[in-house]
Amino acid sequence: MFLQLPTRTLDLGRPRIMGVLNVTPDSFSDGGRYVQPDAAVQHARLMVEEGATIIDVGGESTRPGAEPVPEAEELDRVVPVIERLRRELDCVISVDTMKPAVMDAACAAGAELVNDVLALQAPGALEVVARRRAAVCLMHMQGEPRSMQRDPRYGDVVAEVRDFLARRLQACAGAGIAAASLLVDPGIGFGKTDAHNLRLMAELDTLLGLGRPVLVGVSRKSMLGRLLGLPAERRLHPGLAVAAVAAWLGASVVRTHDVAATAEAVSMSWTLRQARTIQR
Ligand code: PT1
Repeated sequence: MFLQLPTRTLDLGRPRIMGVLNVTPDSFSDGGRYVQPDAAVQHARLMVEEGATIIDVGGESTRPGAEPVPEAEELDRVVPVIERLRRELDCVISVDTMKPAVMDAACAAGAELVNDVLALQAPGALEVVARRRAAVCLMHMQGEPRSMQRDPRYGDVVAEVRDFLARRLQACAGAGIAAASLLVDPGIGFGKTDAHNLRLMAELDTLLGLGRPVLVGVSRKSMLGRLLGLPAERRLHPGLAVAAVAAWLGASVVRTHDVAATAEAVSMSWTLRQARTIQR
């Protein structure tokens, strides 16, 4: 499978790593260490050397409880960093935003992929992405970051997430966005209990049935600590296990803060999976 970007294609014949580049002073795990453009670019360079194909630049945290960031502030954070990444690094640049104006400015600065936890539901978002010919990650979220973990409820979480993503794929088609430019994402931790997250992981093949590559992000999420009774600083190893399983089940992109370790875990999982496919 390939992902159509504005001026090239990304080969997803093997799983790719999306490295998280937070340019927020309040990010849940990087604690604002990369707010300076120099430090951000340096961190991105390291992630590319460690095996990241995509760098996901975010100026507004979407973790549970996070407060919205004003548009002007978000633009100030992400645009200078994207301009420098474009000039200095060889990677696909993604912008993690819910705001159409930020999507537009980010694409003008060199972003090729829009990673939107709102799946382009904001007024004007579909139009911006269509005009820019950007690729998109459509993610499922119940509620909004500030309050989404208060009382998440579903009848059948897998069916509801699948049907939501199918409707957003349709909305993109209606706006003239090429199917080949679209990724889908169950949104692990976004308005979901641990049981909901586990069901979505266990039934990832249901999302593969949508016919588009699947992105999974579990890196450092609170579910990992809760399920195993571990403190926040010990989420790396369970996160690697989930990344390996996601790749085994067919995820095409794994979003992570811990690129070197995740790239190795995913490569090993993929190598084993390939050996099985060839043998049978
Ligand atoms: C994700 C994702 C994302 N996750 C995509 N974009 C985050 N496409 C940001 C917790 O429970 O999975 N896919 N952008 C980070 N979101 C969270 C959610 C961080 C939950 C932490 C938690 O700790």
